[in-house]
Amino acid sequence: MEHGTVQIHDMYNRSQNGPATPDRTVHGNNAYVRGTPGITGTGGKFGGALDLDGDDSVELPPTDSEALGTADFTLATWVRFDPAAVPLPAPGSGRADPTPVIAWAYGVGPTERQLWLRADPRTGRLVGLIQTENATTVASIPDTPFRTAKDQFHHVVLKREAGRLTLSIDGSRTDAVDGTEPLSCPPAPGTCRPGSLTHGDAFKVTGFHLGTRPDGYGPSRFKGSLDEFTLVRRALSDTETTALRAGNTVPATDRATVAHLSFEKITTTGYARM
Ligand SMILES: [Ca+2]
Repeated sequence: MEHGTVQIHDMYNRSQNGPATPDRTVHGNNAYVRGTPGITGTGGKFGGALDLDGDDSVELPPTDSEALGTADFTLATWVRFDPAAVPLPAPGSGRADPTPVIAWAYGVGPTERQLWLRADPRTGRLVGLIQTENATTVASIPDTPFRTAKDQFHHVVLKREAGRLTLSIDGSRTDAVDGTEPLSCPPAPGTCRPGSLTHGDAFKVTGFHLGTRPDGYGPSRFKGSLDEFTLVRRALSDTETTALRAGNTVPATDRATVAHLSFEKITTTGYARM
């Protein structure tokens, strides 16, 4: 956040303690679980998974390692949900369309730096967005795999690589198709001037929220299952992404993987390292 601006994120600085689920990386980005989500002991893609029933979520407290700044990144997670089962209000009802959130970080609103990945059942797509001080960039992909195999987990990967935003389901990829700000993303579709998702004072923003917008907005609530949420501070290669999908193999040769939530257990209280 620039100096002199109103720090509306202050309310998020300190996460409330509560039940938690561990991060497998050296960074210790253990996450709180909110609501009453369930762990399916063997029902996940790899081991257990986290079941969110529409009023549950996961909160990673903000840390320096999660603050992606201008860095390339890879956000990957297994997702199981049925977009066709999301109730859509009748056109003209005045009610907002549900857009269930898979992950949302940093800020909310038209001017805040933010990153999110959510479903848009009305249009039948998954949509990823990054908003920096320079640009808003969107990548979207049809949610068809979730409609044709709704009882299965699908691997969703949002990646920023050299000014390019891509979104994939089960390895099938689309590049960013536009910027929501018409003048924001020259010179070519799918590319943006480098911009920062977080400013230096990372503690002023929210961490990652899974299953909800950070402010808990009702139409953002996700109903479904998540497994093996992974955040990497660089763009994984196609080979690495394939290894992650095929064998849950997280790159171990550097410290770039800053969160890997396997959802094997929920503890009754948070971790001391938080
Ligand atoms: Ca798991």
